[in-house]
Amino acid sequence: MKILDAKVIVCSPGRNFVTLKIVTDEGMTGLGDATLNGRELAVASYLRDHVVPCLIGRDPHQIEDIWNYLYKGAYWRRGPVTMSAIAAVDTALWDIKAKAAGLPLYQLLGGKSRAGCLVYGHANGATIDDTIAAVERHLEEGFKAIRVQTGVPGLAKVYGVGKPNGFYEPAEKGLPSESIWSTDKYLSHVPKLFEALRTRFGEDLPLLHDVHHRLTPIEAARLGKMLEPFHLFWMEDATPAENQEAFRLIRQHTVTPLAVGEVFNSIWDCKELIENQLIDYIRTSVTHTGGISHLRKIAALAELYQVRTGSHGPTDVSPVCMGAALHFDTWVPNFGIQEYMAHAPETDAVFPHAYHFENGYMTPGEVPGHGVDIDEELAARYPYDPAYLPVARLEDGTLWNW
Ligand code: CS2
Ligand code: MG
Repeated sequence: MKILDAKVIVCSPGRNFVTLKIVTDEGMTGLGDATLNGRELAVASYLRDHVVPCLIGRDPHQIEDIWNYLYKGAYWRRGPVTMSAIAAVDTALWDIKAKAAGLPLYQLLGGKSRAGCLVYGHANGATIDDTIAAVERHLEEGFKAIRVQTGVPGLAKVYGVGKPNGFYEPAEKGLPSESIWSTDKYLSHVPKLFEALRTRFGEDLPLLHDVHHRLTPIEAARLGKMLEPFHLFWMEDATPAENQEAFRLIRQHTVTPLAVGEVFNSIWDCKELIENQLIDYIRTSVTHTGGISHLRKIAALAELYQVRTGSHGPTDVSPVCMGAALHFDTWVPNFGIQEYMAHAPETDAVFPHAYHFENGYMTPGEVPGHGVDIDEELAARYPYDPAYLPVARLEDGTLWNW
């Protein structure tokens, strides 16, 4: 088999997505996701201008060799743009290999390790009462684990909190908006939320929380300690993770489990945190971390230290990533949990898929490949529509971490 062509499809059915479609001389095709929220066109160009020409004529079965050709051969290694582009190629090649074998992708990775993958949904509300109501709705929908974010009195907008009763979408149309952040206001409010949640829902419901890189190490340690009585499933991205020593400090003060890694793009970003046992869950995703081939190396390293996976699964990775992630999750021995923010109906229509949510768990489906397709005609009706993540500032105007 040979690669005949590879197309980069940029579309915006509800939000922007970058998809790579590899076409072979035997008519078999494979899809990969290369969506990098707010920087989509950089990856589209990287693929179209620099990667696609190198793929033509290659044997799509040589996934490992093509991966290394793109990683080592470029000289410029790592980084979100490069690794999302490589991820799209890798995912599309695994899709082709599995289709050629006539098997669902998880079978090629080593087969099923579990009947279904535990996922967590996002419950949020402007007030604690609204947030409790959002958790109730998630429980009615069948979720067995829930991430909870709430509005903070005195702050107009808070990360993770959407429109009333709503769906939270991080990117907004047009240039980046700005919102004001106050760590003091946040830190005095969040423990009240979790206290109310435990009072209302009891001790058994797995609850997660995303701090979205807002705290300093000592503030993160304090939050972890304050939340201990409510035993979270995890506290995510407590500090910006460039300074990995920060996690040692946080760890010394709290037994709240720590999750990190949605902005990581290689095993090198994860290595120290895993080897020093400074985290409990690694959140790297198929799309932003070099695809299935690289993600499984990260998972294998993590397994040695009892660190489990908890892949990033926001609306800004496409259903192609979600499908591939669920095959990975079905196989990976040290699976922890998978994030699941359901996509908009327009997105689901453009990307028909075999994966399925039921009673708190997801399954990838049994069709050969990763089970996600693209309706190119429908996709063409949704051209790229610039949208960006917001920017955060402190009350005095200082630019802060988003
Ligand atoms: C997030 C995302 O899902 C998460 O945990 O932190 O919503 C994140 O903000 C976006 O994926 C950024 O593109
Ligand atoms: Mg997050």
